[in-house]
Amino acid sequence: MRGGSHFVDYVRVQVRAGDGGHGCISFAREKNRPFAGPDGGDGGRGGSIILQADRELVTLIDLKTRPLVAAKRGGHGQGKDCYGRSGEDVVLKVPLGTVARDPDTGDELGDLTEDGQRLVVAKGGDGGFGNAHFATPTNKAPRKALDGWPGEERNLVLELKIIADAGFVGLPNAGKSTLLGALTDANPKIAPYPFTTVAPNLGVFLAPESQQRITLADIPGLIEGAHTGEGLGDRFLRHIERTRVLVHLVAPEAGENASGDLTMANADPEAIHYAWQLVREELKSYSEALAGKTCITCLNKTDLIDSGEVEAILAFFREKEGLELLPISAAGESGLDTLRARLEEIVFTVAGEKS
Ligand SMILES: Nc1nc2c(ncn2[C@@H]2O[C@H](COP(=O)(O)OP(=O)(O)OP(=O)(O)O)[C@@H](O)[C@H]2O)c(=O)[nH]1
Ligand SMILES: [Mg+2]
Repeated sequence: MRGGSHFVDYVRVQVRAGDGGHGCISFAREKNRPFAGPDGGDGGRGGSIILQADRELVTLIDLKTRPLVAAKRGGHGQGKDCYGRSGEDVVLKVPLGTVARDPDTGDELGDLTEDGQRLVVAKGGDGGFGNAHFATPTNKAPRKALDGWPGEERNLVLELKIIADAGFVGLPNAGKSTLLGALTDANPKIAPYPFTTVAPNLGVFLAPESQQRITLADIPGLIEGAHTGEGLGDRFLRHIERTRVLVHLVAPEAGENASGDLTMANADPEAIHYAWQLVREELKSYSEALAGKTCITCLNKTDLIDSGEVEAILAFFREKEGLELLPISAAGESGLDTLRARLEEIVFTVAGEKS
């Protein structure tokens, strides 16, 4: 599953449901019974516009190219008690985490958080009654039928806030996408330069114990000043606001230096700590709630340094922050089983608030 350059997390569309078909005025004619009674059928229901959450999707791009979505009207009723056929519903697939709003009233229409969940955003009009409906003991030949009801029509704003269990944060080049690729079925773009990832990538793995799905979201890297728009800014952080846990990657490599060049692999605990703080500050400037989430901090790229250097970095964080880093190598696939188990523990043991 990839967002790629076609990632769209906001669209405006107009939706128009189908009108109901009209009821019919008709009287049965049989050979020996000239007045066999009214037999005008009801009109059919107009098609509705329905959103349906699909966990395979990560973007609203498909809707970007459809500014107006309309469903067909219902058929008119006919004689011999024939009902008009219903207009077909139009089902629009959207990614999990899509929130639908009516921009004209400001109302939130719904939040699609579960795979397969449906939301009617424009209801098709009901069909009108045919005259068969109006027969009474005193009026056996009603000449009355109703028109169908109009279908709903509205403007719609769809906004995506991805639903994932865990979100990756870190400086560009820390190895977030490499880690996503190593842990899950995803195949994100990986490269030795910053801002390789320009849109969220999702990946899924099965929890080792419970075999339940755990969804991970890899987002573009953060740099100092992301909250003021530096780099790719911090707008992608909204896609990890709903996660249960963050995975913050630090690595013996600080990303860019002041002049924009890549710095060399650097195992200096202070430099790594500085990079860590920088990302923490950006999280806090974005939202205290996000910064306050449970976080697994991983020291990645341990294959580039020796075990003494790894120990020195772990000791530094332990002393300075009271934080126990989890040493891993995303590329060398070490420490990943521990990380999977920690993720499972956090995602499935804090009951009741998984959304
Ligand atoms: N040696 C080593 N290299 C790694 C490891 N993890 C990632 N890399 C390399 O680090 C570089 C950056 O990796 P990415 O996964 O693209 O980093 P990212 O954090 O997603 O970067 P952005 O998308 O730019 O934010 C690539 O050249 C990777 O091959 C690791 O565990 N060990
Ligand atoms: Mg990346």
